[in-house]
Amino acid sequence: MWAAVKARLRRREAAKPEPVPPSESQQPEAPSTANLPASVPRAVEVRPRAVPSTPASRESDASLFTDGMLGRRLTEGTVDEVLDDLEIALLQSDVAVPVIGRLRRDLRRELAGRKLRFGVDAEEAIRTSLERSVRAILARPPIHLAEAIRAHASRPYVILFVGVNGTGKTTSIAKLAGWLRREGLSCVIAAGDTFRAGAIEQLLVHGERLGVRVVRQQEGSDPAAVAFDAVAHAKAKKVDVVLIDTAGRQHTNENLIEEAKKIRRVVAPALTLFVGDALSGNDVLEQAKLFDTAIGIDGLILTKLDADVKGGAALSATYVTKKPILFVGVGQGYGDFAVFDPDWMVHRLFAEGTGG
Ligand SMILES: Nc1nc2c(ncn2[C@@H]2O[C@H](COP(=O)(O)OP(=O)(O)OP(=O)(O)O)[C@@H](O)[C@H]2O)c(=O)[nH]1
Ligand SMILES: [Mg+2]
Repeated sequence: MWAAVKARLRRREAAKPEPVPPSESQQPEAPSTANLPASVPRAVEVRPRAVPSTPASRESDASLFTDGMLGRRLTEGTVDEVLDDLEIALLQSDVAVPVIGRLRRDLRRELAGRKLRFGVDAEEAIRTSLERSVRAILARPPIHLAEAIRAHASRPYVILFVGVNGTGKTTSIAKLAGWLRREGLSCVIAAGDTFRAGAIEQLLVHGERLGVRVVRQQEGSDPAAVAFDAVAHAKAKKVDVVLIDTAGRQHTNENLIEEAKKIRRVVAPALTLFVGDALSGNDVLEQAKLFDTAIGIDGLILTKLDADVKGGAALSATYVTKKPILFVGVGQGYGDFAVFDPDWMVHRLFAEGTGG
């Protein structure tokens, strides 16, 4: 994200027209001192009055980088003009409009009225301010999953996974099963995607590799019944966690949405996680919002961040849904999964010399 913003700032500077020198006719003529009486001091330097602001000179005034700005206070107008320009770079980095609104307010508050001192790089001032603002957005009160599971009143702790097709729900469940084991917690997986051909087999392969039990029924059976079985099994065997896979569904698919609601009614999950694919850009936050409205979500898992050079989707999804990101997927391997760390994300977004 920062790389795009920086490129934009630099392009802005490069495109900035040269300040227009006041034309001869605009220069107030210096009064002639030749005929004045000798008592009047001759050494008085007569400066031309300030040139009225033309569009070109306003443009150069709006530059944060010219020497002319040093030592002067930035006006809200100046900051706004720069922000108008940055908006394009932010939108291209998948930063959603409401997030840009928030960044704008934060930057205006921090930069307007501020004096740029000699040696203080304006680009750095923008970067610092943006970074602070992004960090504040990402630092939503987190859900510490292992702690939440241990603190939960009853066993098992049930987690339902929802999201559109192919975002990485099943892969994330497998990764999370491995993560839970490393945390010393046991789990079973409910093969709740009874809709897509091959979905149950896909989970069985993961289960075998990870040594995790997969509770399943026939293809086409009721996912709520599968979830119910898995919970009953976990209760009987004192398993800590049940992870419920579901079929990928478009939020517009009424039947599948009803199915997810039914799973919720039947097993009352402690946590419903929306799995979003960072590569789908702004779509991910629209999906997250609609799933939240239709089913209710508690948090997010963002996948495919390894392939996402823009980075704004994570920022947008958590800002718009007001739900924390719990985990991120950064590859296809079981180990390519991590607890979401806002500092890590900020570092990625503001990385120099990458798409970040
Ligand atoms: N690069 C990358 N690929 C991922 C990541 N997570 C999942 N994938 C890949 O995305 C593809 C889809 O993953 P699935 O887990 O099957 O997605 P799903 O949401 O269960 O898909 P449906 O069941 O069809 O709705 C697979 O090829 C995964 O390997 C990730 O973090 N990074
Ligand atoms: Mg799946």
